[in-house]
Amino acid sequence: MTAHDDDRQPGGEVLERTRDKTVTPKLYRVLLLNDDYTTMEFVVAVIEEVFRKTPAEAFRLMMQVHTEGRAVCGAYTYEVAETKVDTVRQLAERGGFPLQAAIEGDG
Ligand code: TYC
Repeated sequence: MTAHDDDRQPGGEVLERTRDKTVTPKLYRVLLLNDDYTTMEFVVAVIEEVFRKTPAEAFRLMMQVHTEGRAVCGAYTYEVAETKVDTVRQLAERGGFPLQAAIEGDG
């Protein structure tokens, strides 16, 4: 006896049950942090590549980080957010810059 045995019909067909409830995944913000050494040009390139922003939006976000210390570059499921942070870390290491990203939950 399985949970679905009750759905079986005499002719062998199975009545399907559907649910219209949607599951909204929890999103985590990915922040870019300011430092004194990473070049503005490098940060803009990273934002364009990792967070898929236009050059204008990437420049705006870079300046926000530069003047305010941090800026939210996007919100993603936890796994994707983790990957973004890791990709920033790898690009920064390869470029020889201390640029860092961080994940922020709802708190
Ligand atoms: N503060 C850096 C500079 O003056 C620029 C910078 C911007 C660095 C954003 C990091 O996330 C950052 N060269």
